[in-house]
Amino acid sequence: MAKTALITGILGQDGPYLAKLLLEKGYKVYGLIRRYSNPNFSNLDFLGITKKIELIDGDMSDESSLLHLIKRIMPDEVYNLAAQSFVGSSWQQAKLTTEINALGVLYMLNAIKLFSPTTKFYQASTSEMFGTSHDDGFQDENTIFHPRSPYGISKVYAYWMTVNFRESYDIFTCNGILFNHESPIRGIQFVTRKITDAVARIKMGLQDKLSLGNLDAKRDWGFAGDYVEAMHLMLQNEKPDDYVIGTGENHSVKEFVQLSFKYAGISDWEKYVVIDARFKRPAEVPNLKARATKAQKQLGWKAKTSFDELVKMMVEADLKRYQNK
Ligand code: NAP
Ligand code: G4F
Repeated sequence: MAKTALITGILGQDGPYLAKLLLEKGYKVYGLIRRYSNPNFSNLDFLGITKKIELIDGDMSDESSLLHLIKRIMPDEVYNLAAQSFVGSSWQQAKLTTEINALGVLYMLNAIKLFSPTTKFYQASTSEMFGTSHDDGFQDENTIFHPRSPYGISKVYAYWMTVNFRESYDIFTCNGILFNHESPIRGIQFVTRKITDAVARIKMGLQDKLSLGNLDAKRDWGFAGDYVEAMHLMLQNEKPDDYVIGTGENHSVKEFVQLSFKYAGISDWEKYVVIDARFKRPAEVPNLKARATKAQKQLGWKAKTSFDELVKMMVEADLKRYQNK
């Protein structure tokens, strides 16, 4: 019998990469989508898997939809990737962010407890939970949380609820504390894709300025395709646990900009970049860098794609999109 997996957030960035990996491993994959008049399947299309996923209607903020679907499909594994995942919007939409990212996880865990307690559960936790906290410049599983946004706070709630269902009810639940990961199908609002898309448009003569906020923020950026492998490995492990996933290297937004222009063959990047206070945040997370040694030792996971390879991949994909248009 093929294993079954439910992926929430199937239309986002990570959902399609994870679905592709699971399909290659022979899984039957269900994808949760919320109702839209015009759903956007472009990320699934990009990976050529749209027709291979069984899509199910539901919403993380609607408990009854989750109860019904878990009761009906009783999947072997649930990967909870759905979220209001844009940090910048979470100050304006704090309640919505909390309902989806925090309460939604409680609803899903309750549904598993009631109707399918052998289902293994993966929670998309995040390095944003660390905020300004670090140990010698790194963050790992022992670093205390100091979230700096309503998004980070909602994810801390979800993290502890995931731990609590493991400790209280013996359900196989794991937190993957993932550092920033990007790809050619990254949402356009996130800084990396905003940069590579703008650079491609500038190269094609379609745009002449790139407006950004804080160029000094540093992130540990990896490739989403590598990170979904860690999600799967966590649920195949003998015991459930929580893992930090990242490359161990960080770079500033400015470095990302410089390299993107370089890969597009534009030398004078400063001519195009303007600082716009609208893109600065009420409270910034200045510096994230993972110490992912636990994942390396216990899961055998390590990031494969370098920072340079990631930037090049994203710039080339955006240039190709505009050239094809
Ligand atoms: P993403 O591209 O923003 O995708 C999130 C998905 O969640 C979207 O498909 C969205 O659906 C769906 N969603 C939002 N609200 C929903 C609701 N109420 N009910 C059902 N689905 C809903 O995010 P991502 O980059 O793939 O990240 C996946 C997960 O990992 C998120 O939980 C994120 O917070 C977390 N994470 C991401 C990173 C990263 O660097 N990418 C790092 C750490 C953790 P629509 O398409 O309908 O909008
Ligand atoms: O790309 P970002 O919006 O990602 P952020 O805030 O780090 O969050 C992402 O990674 C988290 C994991 O650490 C995830 F949990 C979360 O869901 C999301 O995927 O911003 C990165 C940095 C920030 O410091 C921001 O202030 O870039 C800075 N930045 C500078 N100018 C900008 C801009 N960010 C955006 N989005 N747009 C700008 O113009």
